[in-house]
Amino acid sequence: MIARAGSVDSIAAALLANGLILRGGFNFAPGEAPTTGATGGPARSVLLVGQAGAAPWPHFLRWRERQPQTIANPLDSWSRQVIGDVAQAFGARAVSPSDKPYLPFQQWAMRAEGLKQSPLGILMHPQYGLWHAYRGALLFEEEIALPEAREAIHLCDACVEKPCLKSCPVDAYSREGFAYQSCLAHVRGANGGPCRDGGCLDRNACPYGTAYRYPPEGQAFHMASFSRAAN
Ligand code: B12
Repeated sequence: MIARAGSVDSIAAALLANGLILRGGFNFAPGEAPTTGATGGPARSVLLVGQAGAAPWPHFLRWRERQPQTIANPLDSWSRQVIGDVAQAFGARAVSPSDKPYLPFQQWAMRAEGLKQSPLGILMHPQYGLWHAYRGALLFEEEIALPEAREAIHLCDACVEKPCLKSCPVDAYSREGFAYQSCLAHVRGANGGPCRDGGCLDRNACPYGTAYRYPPEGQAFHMASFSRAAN
């Protein structure tokens, strides 16, 4: 067990100072953890770190003003720094969703918060809708006392119209998965302005969690990095 009483609350408070939140966690079964903790021993537990809506955005922008403008993936760098500091203070190892080989963040998230995938592949949250993300995780070599996550209400089950599958000009999301080459070509192309400036049209068509929708400049930032990184 993480020995110090209130550690999880202290971790949550340290993250909140940067607009980040704990997104649940769980204990790995013996031999199950795909990676190690801070001292190289097997990880026994994981706490997921992420965001609801755009809460970290102003913190990130303030940090970015002080950085060279040439950083390749500034949001990843900021996340690694902030979550890395918290990890060090609490004896954890910080990992990022962008670390390769990719760690199964979405599977972890489903288990930690009882979430399911929306038709877009992004996880649907009962409060935040599609407007949430994972910025890192803290791996501990000890177990954590956490309540077992219960399955969350999956709003997509009750959504008959599924506007998220009807707004993309190139039908990039379908039951066959995400046609990301089509998405990329459109986003980069002459008619991709609305996606580039305001974000994914399918994601924005979702009627849930709209109070958490990222502001257009945040969505444009993510779309620009998607457009640069994917190939
Ligand atoms: C590679 C990747 C992509 C690739 C997908 C290529 C492909 N078809 O495989 C590309 C570049 C296309 C992509 C795009 C996006 N992605 Co992405 N992506 C990842 C990443 C880094 C690795 C996925 C992986 O292979 N994991 C390894 C396996 C073992 O883990 P897993 O949990 O089992 O993975 C599941 C998911 O990857 C999912 N999945 C498979 N294909 C796709 C495609 C999309 C678009 C999504 C969202 C999920 C998804 O199914 C897997 C099986 O359960 C994850 C972070 C991570 N470490 O998981 C983010 C992640 C899945 N992406 C995320 C998001 C939000 C997006 C975007 C919607 C927004 C953005 N960041 O620009 C875009 C979509 C573009 C758009 N039109 O808006 C989020 C989802 C958060 C959530 N709320 O659920 C994640 C978790 C990153 C994060 N920081 O939170 N992504």
